[in-house]
Amino acid sequence: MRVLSGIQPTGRFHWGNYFGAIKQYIDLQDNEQAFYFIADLHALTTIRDAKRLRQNSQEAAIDLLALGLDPKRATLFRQSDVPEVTSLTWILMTITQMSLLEKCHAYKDKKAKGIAADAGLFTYPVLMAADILLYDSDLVPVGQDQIQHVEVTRDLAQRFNTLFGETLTLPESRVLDTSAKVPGIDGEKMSKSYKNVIEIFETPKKQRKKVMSIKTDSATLEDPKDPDNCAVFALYKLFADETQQAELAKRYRAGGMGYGDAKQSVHDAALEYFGEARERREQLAADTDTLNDILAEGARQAREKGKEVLDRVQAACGLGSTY
Ligand code: AQP
Repeated sequence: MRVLSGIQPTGRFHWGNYFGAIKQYIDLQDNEQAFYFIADLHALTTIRDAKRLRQNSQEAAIDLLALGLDPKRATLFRQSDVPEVTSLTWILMTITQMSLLEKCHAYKDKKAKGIAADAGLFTYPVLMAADILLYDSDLVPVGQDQIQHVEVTRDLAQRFNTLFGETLTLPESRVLDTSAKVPGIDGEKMSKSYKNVIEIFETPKKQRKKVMSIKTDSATLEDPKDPDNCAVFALYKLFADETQQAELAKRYRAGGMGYGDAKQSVHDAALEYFGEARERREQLAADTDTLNDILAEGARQAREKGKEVLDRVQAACGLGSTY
């Protein structure tokens, strides 16, 4: 079985990225083959600054390794190091109906907010389909917001197979019920573009400030509180074991505990949870040669597989002359 997922280097990773996606990457890296990539081609739809994009991609790779991705067990690569993916994107584009893309939320959301969409954003799900299909991926660990794009991938693979014969592998998405949609400090989905994120490697001081600003209802200190309708508790659950969760839930329901206390518990739990990763990150950041070697080897492995699948696709639809 092959697991594959990608993550955009559009900024530093946040708790939503970690619990929705990165934690799954690490849990699944012992599978037969796990491919994870830094989605720099996708990020190009929002970052138009060469230095920043390159720097972000490097930081993203360091973060993933610090969080536990092991290059001996998983293949880590930069999306743009496998140019085969853009060839497959074009081939898929020729069988993609506009109406399919018009329904996709990444485009719809931006359009609704009045943000001018370019062709890159509009066709983003086709590049994502190529990302997945190029490696015969079976399983795609993602957060809830990406389920739709994996469905589009299945649709396109099916359409290609119907038109040209069985060629592409249909993937399944893998979403964790417990962290499919991690809330941000305003209670909405934690998302870079909503500016409501808590970054994994934020300084403790900044992290505390953000945690303390998480939106809560106006219950007073004495009032009993509802843990199941509270972003603070939802975040605490991500870091705590069941006993700790039950204890805090009891204090919520009993009253006499202010939200400030609960927020402090989230802050402390997060610092402890990511403590080792913070230390590893410092070491990794100081050794860029090793990082470059890891990414070069990852690209080599990914290209080998990608080329094999692209050859198969081209043969199926009549491109190239050597088949
Ligand atoms: N709040 C979230 N809860 C659960 N999973 C999440 N993911 C993102 N936010 C949450 C998952 O993280 C992976 C990487 O996603 P991405 O590279 O597409 O990053 P993103 O979705 O662009 O992250 P943002 O912060 O939401 O960025 P913008 O605002 O630019 O869209 C994916 O698997 C995603 O599901």
